[in-house]
Amino acid sequence: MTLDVSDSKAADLVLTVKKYMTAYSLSCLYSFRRCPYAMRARLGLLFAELPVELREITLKNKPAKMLAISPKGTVPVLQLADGVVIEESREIMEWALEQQDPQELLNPKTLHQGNTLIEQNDQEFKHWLDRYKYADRHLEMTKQNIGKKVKHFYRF
Ligand SMILES: N[C@@H](CCC(=O)N[C@@H](CS)C(=O)NCC(=O)O)C(=O)O
Repeated sequence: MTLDVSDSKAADLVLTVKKYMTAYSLSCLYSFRRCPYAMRARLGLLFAELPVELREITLKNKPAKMLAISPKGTVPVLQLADGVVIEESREIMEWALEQQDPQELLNPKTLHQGNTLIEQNDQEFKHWLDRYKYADRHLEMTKQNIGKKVKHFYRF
């Protein structure tokens, strides 16, 4: 049987099938196991209980498909089933929890705590961590003293 797509019922059917195919295809996450930003994205997806197709990459040999959708070349990158690309870890996490939030992490109290922690991590902690990692470029402080600044953020 051939479908005449000019027929409006057939066209509607094609649209409905496309909608279901999009809804049930998996988003694709380009990730790197040891990257803290990719971990953040994976945790967001995990807490949202959203399955994704995980594409583990190596930073030294980034896949052309990833660079084609996100030329800035950092992980994580999430490509949704409808083609939309989210290329910042925090936005991936927020998108995931906006889809589903079974543990209600977006409640105002948890959201405030989470945002505070993320700000502290991305600003102050990263500042001192980078200096600790590359202490030979920051001779104005001893590595030991930089280490104390880093340890100040340990809570667990
Ligand atoms: N602001 C970005 C930062 C992501 C980022 O810097 N990821 C690192 C890995 S941890 C990366 O992909 N770097 C590129 C490279 O090393 O070539 C985010 O939050 O997603």
